[in-house]
Amino acid sequence: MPSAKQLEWYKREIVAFFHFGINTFGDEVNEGDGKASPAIFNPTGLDCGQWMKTLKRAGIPCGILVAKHADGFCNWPTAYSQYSVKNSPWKKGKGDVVREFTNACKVAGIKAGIYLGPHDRHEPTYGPIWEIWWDGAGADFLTTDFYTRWAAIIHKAQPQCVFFGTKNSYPFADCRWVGNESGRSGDPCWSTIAPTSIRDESAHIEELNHGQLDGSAYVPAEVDVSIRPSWFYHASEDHRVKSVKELIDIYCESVGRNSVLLLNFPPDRTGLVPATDAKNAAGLHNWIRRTFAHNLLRGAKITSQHPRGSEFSASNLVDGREETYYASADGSNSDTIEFHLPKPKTFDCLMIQEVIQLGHRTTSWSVEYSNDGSTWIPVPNATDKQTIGHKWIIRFSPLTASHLRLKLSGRAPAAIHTFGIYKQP
Ligand code: IPT
Repeated sequence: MPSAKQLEWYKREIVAFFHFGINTFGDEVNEGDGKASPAIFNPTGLDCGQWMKTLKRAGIPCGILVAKHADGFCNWPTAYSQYSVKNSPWKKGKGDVVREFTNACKVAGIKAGIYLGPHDRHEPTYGPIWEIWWDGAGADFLTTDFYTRWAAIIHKAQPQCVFFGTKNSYPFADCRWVGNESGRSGDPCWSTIAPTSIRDESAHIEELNHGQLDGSAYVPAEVDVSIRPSWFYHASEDHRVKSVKELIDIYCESVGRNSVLLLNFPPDRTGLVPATDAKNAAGLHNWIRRTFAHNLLRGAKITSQHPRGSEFSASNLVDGREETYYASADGSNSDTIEFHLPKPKTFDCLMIQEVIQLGHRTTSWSVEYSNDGSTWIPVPNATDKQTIGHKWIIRFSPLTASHLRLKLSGRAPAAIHTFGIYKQP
């Protein structure tokens, strides 16, 4: 049986349809492609009252206005698109066809209806989007159910999109907050963590900072920090832009601690990244490029205690390639790799990278140097290290040595794709 609404609808008998919009001003256009300029929309004497008179005389009790057709042009000044009457010459952009229509309906006692076409050939889709950042700040009222609905849309529309998840968005997190906004990952800093540490953030700042080796989820840290004290631009901070040296420290304690650095640039009131900020960021890039251009271990004779075999040869550690790596033999969860250089080298930095596709395998490592190949001295800051992961960087005062050794142990045979010593410029 019909509902009350359907009964009312039946009794209208005739409904009027009004197709009016930007196509009206194109020649023979019925399905606009969304490219016509709003400048052409300019009715010289729009009078919805006259439309109503037409309906009255025709005995039609109801009218439906096309508010937005496939071209995407909005007959009302929406805040969500530039493609609307507000950017047309009609009434100097102050007009609103939808409002005029509904007002006229009211005055005339005609029932108003709206056509809204979801097909939109104008509005860009803004894709692809590579990361969605779900700030936890002030978001405690958002439940996991809420995020679940958003996540479904994003998974479908942008499957490559990485989720920065916090608090109640924890089930969707591909990367996590590091627990501070000062650019520092912990030492160690595992990619794994207990999901509840992300959910119950305030009680788990340490876990966010260090990760948890036994955590059930692989959610590495993304380190958010601003190049200035604040996230937004303030002229008063023009002299407080982080120096190249500070940026290098941040890089080494974020990227160099198995994390990704999210560096904030606050554009100023002209809409530009201020010159100092741009220059210092380029300075960081220059330091990275120059420091890591030459692995001083290239050319070393390399031996290891428990080699897995030729495909995983120790020379892969210094070939500068990500695809090749050194692996220890099955059953050997500890290993020592020695590097013997033809001539002593001076260096003040080391970098090591694990094959992250194979998970955290090494959980303890140290580096030592020697000049005679028999007396070994710990490289400063490089004893009893724990995490390797994507990248671990250690800096120290310059040393000169012709022999290096890397001691590894962990939960599985090591899989290391790069080990290098470097001299900072
Ligand atoms: C903090 C949020 O609690 C956290 O979830 C994350 O979004 C972080 O911000 C990003 O920096 S709140 C902040 C004032 C420490």
